[in-house]
Amino acid sequence: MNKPMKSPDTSLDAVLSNLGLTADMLNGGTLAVHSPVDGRKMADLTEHTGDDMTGIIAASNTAFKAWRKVPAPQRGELVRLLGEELRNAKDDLGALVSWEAGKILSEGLGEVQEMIDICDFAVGLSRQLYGLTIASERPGHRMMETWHPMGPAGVITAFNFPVAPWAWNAALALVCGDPVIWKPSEKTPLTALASSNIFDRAVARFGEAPAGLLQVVIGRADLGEALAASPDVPIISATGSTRMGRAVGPKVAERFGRCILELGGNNAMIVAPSADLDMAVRAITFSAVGTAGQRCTTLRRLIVHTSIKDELVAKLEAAYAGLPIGSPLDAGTLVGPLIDSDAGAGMQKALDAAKDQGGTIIGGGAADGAPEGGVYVCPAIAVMPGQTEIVRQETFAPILYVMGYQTLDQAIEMQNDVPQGLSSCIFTLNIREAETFVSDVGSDCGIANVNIGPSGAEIGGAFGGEKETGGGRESGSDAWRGYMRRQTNTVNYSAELPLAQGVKFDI
Ligand code: UN1
Repeated sequence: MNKPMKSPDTSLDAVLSNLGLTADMLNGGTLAVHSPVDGRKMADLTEHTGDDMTGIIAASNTAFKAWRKVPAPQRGELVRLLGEELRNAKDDLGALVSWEAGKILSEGLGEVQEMIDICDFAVGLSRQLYGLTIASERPGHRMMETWHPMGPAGVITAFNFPVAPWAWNAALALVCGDPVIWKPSEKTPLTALASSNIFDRAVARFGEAPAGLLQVVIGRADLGEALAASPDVPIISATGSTRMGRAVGPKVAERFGRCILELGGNNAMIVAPSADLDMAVRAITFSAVGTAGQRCTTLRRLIVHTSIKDELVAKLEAAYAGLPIGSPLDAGTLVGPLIDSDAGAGMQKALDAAKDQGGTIIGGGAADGAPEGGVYVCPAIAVMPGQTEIVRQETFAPILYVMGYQTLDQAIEMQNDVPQGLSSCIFTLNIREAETFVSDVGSDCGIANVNIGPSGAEIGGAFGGEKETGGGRESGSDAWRGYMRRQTNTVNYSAELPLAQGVKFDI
């Protein structure tokens, strides 16, 4: 008989200790880390300084010189072991994500699953870093493309997905031969330190990995800026706000470094008259209020055909009324806290602006009965007269703006008429509408879905978006190319020296 599964201990002390985060590591420093769940202080971490960055970057380059010589499938073996260690630590790391970022346990575990998935993907990839062979115009010549490791990758991550985007970058960078320097958000450094411990367990089993393959830097924005400015960090992959991207992007461009930017989103769903409304309501609710509206892929704009707008809003109002809001670690909770009081103030400011701009607000405000010390809000729906100024901004909170449309062309125009371009979707059972939406004249976003919401992407596809979202692509498909340098090789195996384009230059 199977023994009944014991549910894991999700208390903070238990998960910190299981993840190897000792009192020594957590105390005595200047960076206070508070939990959004109940405001408790979890740590005072020692911070790195700008001066430390020189040594850290140098150590990464030393690691690079050794790691690039290890055959890619062997580099894949380290990532396979990382995937195994993540599987072993999934319950603890998932719970720590909940404690530190405030997302519900199921989503915390989902985030760790995303890390495991990208490790599996990268292991396969380690034997598939393919280049092309190309027909040469010259006799006795062969052309090919080869892909080579680039050097250290600086990875800057945000609080809302504190660990998965690191894994998307690290798993690919490592199989591609690049060491990683990770600057996590100062709001979520504990999950980064825990992930680094998990990585160390994989390294210990792997054996001969160079020191400094992964270094985590704890501190504030100046550390990220030092990475961005250093010519010795050829790749910078940064996830966060458009404001952060505007600070990092130009610094990297100035030194001709390579940037992978995943910035703000203002994601929309078009709901057409033929849509399966019950399915749409479930998709809308998950993507608008999941992670308390703090995913870069969160649904923020609902563009609904006017013939079904009132009916859909009524259904959503009913769904929202029953949402369990509370501690993300309690079974049954669907909406956890916002990250901090600034986020709460930002939400209120946006709702006030929406009202001033002619919106009718349903919901919003502080949630009753939620734990003390956290910022728990009721998700809000704002029925707007049109796509006003506030709707065109990304507010990192559970606010869903609803607008009507008459024709699909008009809906697509509205969907595209915002500065951001991450994710988008349409609910329709009409194949012409669905195909138009994903065609050249449809959504201008990096992600465009049919009959599913804009959030919760799988790792197999390339992840990222256009316009102010920054244009970078991470995770699946051929995103690995962002972590390698491409070399074009022409090999002459003849005894002649013909020049391309028929040029004659006889001496
Ligand atoms: C983010 O919010 O920065 O598609 C990443 C999703 C997740 C990743 C979100 N797989 O919602």
